[in-house]
Amino acid sequence: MKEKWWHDKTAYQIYPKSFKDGNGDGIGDLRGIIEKLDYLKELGIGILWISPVYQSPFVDQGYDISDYYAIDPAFGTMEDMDELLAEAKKRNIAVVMDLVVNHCSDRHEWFQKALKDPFGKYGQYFYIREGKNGNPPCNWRSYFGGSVWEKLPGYENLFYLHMFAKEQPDLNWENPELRQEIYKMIRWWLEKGVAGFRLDAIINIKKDLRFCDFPTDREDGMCAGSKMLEHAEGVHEFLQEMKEEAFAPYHAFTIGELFDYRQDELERYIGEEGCFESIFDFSPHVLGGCEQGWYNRRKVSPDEFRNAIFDSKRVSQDIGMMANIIENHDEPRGVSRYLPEGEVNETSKKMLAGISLMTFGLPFLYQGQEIGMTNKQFRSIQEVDDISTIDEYRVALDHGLDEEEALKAVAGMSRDNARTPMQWNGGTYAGFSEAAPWLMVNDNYPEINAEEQENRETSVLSFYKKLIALRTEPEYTETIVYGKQVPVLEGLTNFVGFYRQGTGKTLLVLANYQREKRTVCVEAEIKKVVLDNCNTDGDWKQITKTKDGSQISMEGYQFLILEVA
Ligand code: TEU
Ligand code: CA
Repeated sequence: MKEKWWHDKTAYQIYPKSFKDGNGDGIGDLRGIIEKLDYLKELGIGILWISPVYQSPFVDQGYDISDYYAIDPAFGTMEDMDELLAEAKKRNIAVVMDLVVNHCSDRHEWFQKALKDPFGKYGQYFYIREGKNGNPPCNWRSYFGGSVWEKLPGYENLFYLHMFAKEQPDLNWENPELRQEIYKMIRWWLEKGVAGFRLDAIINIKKDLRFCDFPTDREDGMCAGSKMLEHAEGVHEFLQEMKEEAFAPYHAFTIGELFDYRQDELERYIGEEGCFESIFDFSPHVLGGCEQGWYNRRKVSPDEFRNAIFDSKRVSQDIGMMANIIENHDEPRGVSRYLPEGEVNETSKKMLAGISLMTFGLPFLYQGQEIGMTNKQFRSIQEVDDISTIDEYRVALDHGLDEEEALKAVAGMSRDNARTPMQWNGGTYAGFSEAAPWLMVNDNYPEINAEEQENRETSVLSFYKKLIALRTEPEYTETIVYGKQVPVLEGLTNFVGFYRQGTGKTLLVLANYQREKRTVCVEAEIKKVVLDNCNTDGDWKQITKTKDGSQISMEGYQFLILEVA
């Protein structure tokens, strides 16, 4: 694999509204991020992805952009942004912005002009189509519920397309003029000094232009809009053009958010000539999903979690480097999701951290993950802000669940789980703000907060720091960054084990993914305990040499990184 500057980094996602409030209005902002750069530096972060801070009416928390060239006043000013870039640079932290170009906001000037004159220049910036006698052109359901088609105000039979909310009209990528507008905007930000972009919902930019019906998959008579992706040909042409015209001249770092891509096309995304540098590995996150909606999701078992990661690495590690996450702003907290209920504690959280950071790929943390933040307790649907959760709640009710059941059904998946304010300390509003935050702080902030963990050697935060530091430690960096991942003891239940085989050194990673102790045997001689979440670092009593290798007795949820002789 050709070496890239970002390969040995650890990345961190900031959800700006909930990270740190700098001016006491209850909303996180750019000044808040600047304040916390030293915290991130100390954690070992080298790449920072900031979710959208552009001007927005916040129908979808900033993923509905009304001006790509402006910072929303809730977050600060362009001067704050410049200062953030400069301060990050001083600390050798690369800043990655969110690029949301599948759609914009209905308040964007382009859409406002399209509304006035659907047949004019700006009408061509969107997908405006005739319906069927006043009904939508086809039966696709948007990601946030309801038809993807919304009537154009003032017209009986004209509709515009929105894959997400109706306030997020899709941009017409078939129009070369629109594409040039987007590339111009990308170059403008790169000129400013951002290192690159995370590309939002990017696979959706290519549509199946037949706009025809697909078989219905729910009682509502519609089918998931994403179904069209199976028939949309040619997304790579757009992506390659964008790379050549916008990213390549600046050597920008690009990471794609894509679901529903075709596995055999991975090379075209992250291979040597691929259109992105990296993409997120969502393989564990899509497990348990189903067509009916969140209310019908299954809990994922440790073995399924492991198999998903292993399968994904088997396919990808010779092609490129994907980014590993356990959570983000769209997903529940990883520790609440992937650890069994009642067994979420500091030891098991560290184990999950270890698996994620030692797996081949670029480690990506989401704010609060490093202190082991958990899902929120929802007492009523009124506490929910997220557009997606509210839709799924409705779907559950329509299916016949009562209010209590429906709340319970969506609570586990709600995007608000990860969007509660960052827990900085045990003081008022968890030290996030002096004013009541826009979304309630998780009740557990007195126990789970950064300040309490910062100087405690045994904390989740300290463990993350060690894991992150290991990635650039001269002795191990080549093995951890490039070493081939080879599964071991794959037949065991509730267990994750793999080798990372570097050119000069091999590490063995073992995770006992259960409460019960167990003893395992491997065909390797152990030279050293590199990291252990059970605070028995360097304790050799656990490991005994056998005729053909080693026998290792492990505590429940123990996680070990061992150096192989
Ligand atoms: O997400 C794209 C996406 O596919 C998700 O919307 C996912 O289906 C959804 O979160 C499940 O609830 C991106 C952003 O990450 C997300 O926050 C935005 O809402 C979305 O695009 C629209 O911009
Ligand atoms: Ca603020």
